[in-house]
Amino acid sequence: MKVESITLHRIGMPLVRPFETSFGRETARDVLLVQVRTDTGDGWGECVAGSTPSYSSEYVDGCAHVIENHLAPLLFGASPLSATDLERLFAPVVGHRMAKAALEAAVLDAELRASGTSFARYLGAVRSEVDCGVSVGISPSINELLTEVQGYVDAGYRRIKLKIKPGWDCEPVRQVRELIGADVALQVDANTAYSRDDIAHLGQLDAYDLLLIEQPFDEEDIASHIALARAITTPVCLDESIVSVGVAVDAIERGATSIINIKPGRVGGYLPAVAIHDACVERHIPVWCGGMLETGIGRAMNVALAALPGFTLLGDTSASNRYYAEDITEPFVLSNGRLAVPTGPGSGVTVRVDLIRQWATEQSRHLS
Ligand code: OSB
Ligand code: MG
Repeated sequence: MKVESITLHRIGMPLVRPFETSFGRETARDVLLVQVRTDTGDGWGECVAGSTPSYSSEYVDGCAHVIENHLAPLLFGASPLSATDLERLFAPVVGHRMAKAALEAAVLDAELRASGTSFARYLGAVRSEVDCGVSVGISPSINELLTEVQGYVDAGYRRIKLKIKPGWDCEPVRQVRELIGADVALQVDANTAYSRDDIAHLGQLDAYDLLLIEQPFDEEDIASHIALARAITTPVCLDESIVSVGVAVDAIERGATSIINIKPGRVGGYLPAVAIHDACVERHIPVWCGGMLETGIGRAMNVALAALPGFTLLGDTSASNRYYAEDITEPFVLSNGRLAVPTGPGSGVTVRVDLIRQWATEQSRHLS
């Protein structure tokens, strides 16, 4: 396959409700989409970076810049090319995994569409539908949080994840546990908002039968996660820290994490994501698929990934209407708490280019 051109589209998608985490509040998703044109057909990928470098060092402007100036020239220079070559091809560019992942997704989509293979089949999915959880942002009040959570439980979500930060942790967790009862799974995500001095405080969360606590400390601070894992009974799960299979294996072996949140964007793509999955399966570490408020493009691919055998915990792969009133692909609809894994070639979804034009926040950039 040969990549002939790349078009970068940037769109703004209003969220159905603001999403607040310990690092900020978003009311709309600023999305960079990558469309590749190849000699065998088109493919689409989605960049998961946010508008500001708050979740990670990557952000939309930076991703667009590194794609245009550093990654695209490597792609145009390589022929023939397969998605499996990209990790090596992009190796001269250090980091920038979300930018690399967006291109990898688009190349993979083009390649799989051309061969008539679905993402699910190619990645090794073993399920035709996946059980879904939902990530619930920090609320203006506990009452509003309880109303929102009840709505998700009524909609059929089988696992609730609460965003926490200092000042918004034990009490909301206690009240949500009381609301949903013992049968609905509950977990929390701090997005690095705590420090090692908070270990005793976080230990109070052990009272609420949580499935896991996600990323309480800094991305680089593996040592504090080890200390926490030794001090509390709630399993520690890493998100931001896990940027590669090497880091994943190291964090597991050192006892920093006993569960891993896999996000393809964070680790450089779907193929690295599968490699982390495989390493975790080998070590009996359960994994689940995280989310970055994806549009239907990224969601389709994430749902396929979540159907792999090691994804034994429910992911943040929620239905499209949890995020957007209208999506740029056909929506993913929750049925019995599950989403169907797409079966068509590539991502299996059709991109609505009319909406991409309508919601564009910048002129699209054509690279060749
Ligand atoms: O930490 O998992 C996270 C959203 C944006 C950035 C980071 C995270 C999240 C979520 C939402 O928790 C997951 C989703 O529903 O897509
Ligand atoms: Mg997280």
